[in-house]
Amino acid sequence: MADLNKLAEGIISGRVPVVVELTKEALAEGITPDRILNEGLVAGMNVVGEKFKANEFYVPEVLIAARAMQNAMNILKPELQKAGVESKGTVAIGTVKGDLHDIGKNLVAMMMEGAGFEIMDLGVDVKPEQFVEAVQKGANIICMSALLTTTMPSMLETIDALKEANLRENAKVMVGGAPVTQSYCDEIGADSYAADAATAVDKAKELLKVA
Ligand code: B1M
Repeated sequence: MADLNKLAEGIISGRVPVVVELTKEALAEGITPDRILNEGLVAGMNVVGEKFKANEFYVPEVLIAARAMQNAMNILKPELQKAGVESKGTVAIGTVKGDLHDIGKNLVAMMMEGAGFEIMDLGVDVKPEQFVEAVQKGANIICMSALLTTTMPSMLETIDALKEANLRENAKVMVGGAPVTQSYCDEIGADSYAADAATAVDKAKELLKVA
C-alpha cells in the first residue's frame, strides 16, 4: 500500500526516483489524485516552506524538493485534469521589464504550484502589457518579481496599465524580490508583498481566501 507520508518525506528530501515510484504506485492502487496531491506532495512542500522560513533549508534544498515535486506533477497532472480537481487560483508570474533575474521568481512559482495554484509563467523582462494580457486570460493574481532597483518602477507601470485597461479589480497584485519592501508595496498600491517564496504562498492564499 503506497504511503502518502513517505511520499511527503520523499518531497522534503528531494528524492526524485522515490517520489516518482510512490506517485505511480498510489495511482495504480486507486488513491485519488487530489489525495496524492494534498496529502503527499503539497504536505511535503508545506514542510519545505516552513523549513525555508526557519532557515533550516536554503535555496538548493528548496530547488531539489521542487524538482521532485515537478516530476510527480508531470505524472499527476493528466489525472488531476481527468478528475476535474480545481486549482486554488491562477497566478501569472514574471520578472519585470528590463530585469533578467529569475531564480527567486522560479522558486516562488514552484512553491505556488506545489501549493495547488495554476501557474502562468511569463518569464523574464515582462512588460506591463503582458501582465495585462494575463489578467485578460483569467489570472487571479499577478506576481511581479524585481531584483534591480532600476526595474522596480515597472511594478507601478503595470498597476497603472491594469487600471487603464479597467482590470485592476479583476486581479490581486503581489510584489517581491530582494530590493522590494512592504512600504514600496504600499506606495505603489499593490495588494501584497512577500519577502520569500513560502510567505508568497501564504499571502496568495490570503488574497484569494483559499485554504
Ligand atoms: Co544580478 N544583481 N545583475 N545577476 N545578481 C544582483 C541582484 C545585485 C544585488 C548584485 C550586487 O550588485 N550586489 C545587483 C543589483 C543592485 C541593485 O539594483 N540594487 C545586480 C546587478 C547590478 C546586475 C547587473 C546589472 C550586473 C551587470 O550586468 N552590470 C545585471 C542585470 C541584468 C538584468 O537583469 N538586466 C545582473 C545580472 C545577473 C546574472 C544574469 C549574472 C545573474 C542572474 C541569473 C538568473 O537569475 N538567471 C545575477 C545574479 C545571480 C545575482 C545575485 C548574485 C543573486 C540573485 C539571486 O538569484 N538570489 C544578486 C546578488 C545577491 O542577491 N546576492 C544580484 C537568490 C534568489 C533565491 O533570491 O531573487 O531575492 P531572490 O528571491 C527571493 C526573494 O526575494 C523572494 O523569494 C525568493 C526566494 O525566497 N522573491 C519574491 C523574489 N521574487 C518574488 C516575488 C514575489 C514574492 C517573493 O511575489 C511576486
